[in-house]
Amino acid sequence: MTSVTSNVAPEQVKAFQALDVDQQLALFYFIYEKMGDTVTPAAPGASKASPEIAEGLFTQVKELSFEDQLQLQRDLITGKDTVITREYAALSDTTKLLFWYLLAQGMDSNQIIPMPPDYQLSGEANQLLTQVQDLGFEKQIAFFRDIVSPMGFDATGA
Ligand code: 45D
Repeated sequence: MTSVTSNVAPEQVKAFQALDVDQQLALFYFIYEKMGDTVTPAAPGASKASPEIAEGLFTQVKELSFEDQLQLQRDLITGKDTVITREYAALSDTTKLLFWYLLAQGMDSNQIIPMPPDYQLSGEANQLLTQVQDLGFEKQIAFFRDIVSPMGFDATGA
């Protein structure tokens, strides 16, 4: 799926992508935690997501070992070519968001490798966390779409 950047928060998107892979994962999880109940899959617009497709991919990931789950999430960010990263790349942006949301929930229910309890964000990542929180809901969603859209391996070369 070709990704089109929204240009709503280009500085934040660039700053996010400049972080190392683990910091991106950690920051993404902290953002999810701070959003709390403001996001629910029943939100208006959820019709644009394909819940069965997101859940199907999530189920594949859930069945991996914790170690492989972490590797898969790193591979999504670095764009490594694997079966799952190809499947991911073929999803719509909204379905990609839903998939990440399921992963984050899976972390909370111990189906997905949890954050190490003592994990620290870098100063840069912390700053970005504050900026993203200050964006407000609509812009945050645009930011997330821009983050998750280019992840995975797009076999069409886009
Ligand atoms: O050991 O329109 C480290 C929908 C280090 C509905 C690690 C929506 C080492 C339709 C890497 C830290 C709900 C889809 C370990 C809209 C180490 C709709 C592990 C909105 C273990 C708008 C780190 C959806 C890990 C939204 C595993 C807004 C980190 C969804 C994993 C937002 C981090 C989803 C994960 C968000 C983060 C998901 C999985 C913010 C996920 C974040």
